[in-house]
Amino acid sequence: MTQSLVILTGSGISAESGLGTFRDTDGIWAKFDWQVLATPEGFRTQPENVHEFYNARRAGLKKAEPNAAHFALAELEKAWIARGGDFLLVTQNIDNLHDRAGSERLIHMHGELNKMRCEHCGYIHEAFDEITVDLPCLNCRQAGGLRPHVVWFGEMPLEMELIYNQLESCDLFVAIGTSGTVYPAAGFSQIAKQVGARCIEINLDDTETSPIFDEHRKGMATQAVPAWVAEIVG
Ligand code: BV8
Repeated sequence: MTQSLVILTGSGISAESGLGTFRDTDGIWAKFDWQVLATPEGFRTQPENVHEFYNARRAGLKKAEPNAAHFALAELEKAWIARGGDFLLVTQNIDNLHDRAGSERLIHMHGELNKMRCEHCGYIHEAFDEITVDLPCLNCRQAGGLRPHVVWFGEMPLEMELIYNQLESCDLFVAIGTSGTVYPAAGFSQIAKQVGARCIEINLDDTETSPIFDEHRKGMATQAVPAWVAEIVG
């Protein structure tokens, strides 16, 4: 039996929960300028616009629910561990739908929408409502330093050492609902392939990294993911 499973998810797994993807024709980056809203430079020069962008997404997240794909991965985690396997779910998504579906061995490599970080003291707070420029930090009490605890372009994603350790010893790597465009996440399939893991891609379409994968399961995540999990869990 394959022992060590690493799953990578992208915005496609949350699309049917009503949250936007990034590079589809009507995607987030088609409407908003990532160079202003998802870079440290953009935050330095236009913090109000960046806060407005993430405040709107945080409000939208309150109306979203985990879907069948999120719940299927939480069920798979429990079954996989019960059989003595090693399991890690890495998400590029900053929504909390995997968390709310019950996933526990979960890393948010691009951060979390419902968290904010103080640039003065580094303290990470829960953030469920609006962040404004003059909101004081709960820890150091200074204002003007709070930012979304989100990884922007040019910033190092989180928990990379742990992720690479898992990738380098995995037998099975599954990428779900991601276009394979953004690095280092888009390079994970290459690493898994190099260490001899079987690589499966679950997506609506082909992606930039499709040639690396051994198997392609096409379809909407809420159908394709539960079907795959049912085969595994048996
Ligand atoms: C870093 C913020 C280094 C959070 C995001 C040239 C070559 C290689 C790399 C680079 C380069 N130039 C610059 C870079 C680096 C850059 C990068 O990769 N740029 C790309 C665009 C070329 N990467 C970075 O900057 C990263 N950091 O490299 O740091 C470093 C080194 C040392 C020290 C310091 C730093 C940081 C990357 C993170 C940036 N943050 N967003 C937020 O606001 O959400 S990126 C953004 O893209 C999101 O995080 C998102 O998760 C991520 C990936 O997008 P996807 O999730 O894949 O979404 P997408 O819309 O693209 O695709 C959706 C897919 O779902 C599609 O395939 C679609 O078919 C499918 N789908 C849709 N509906 C469904 C579905 N599938 C199934 N069912 C459905 N219903």
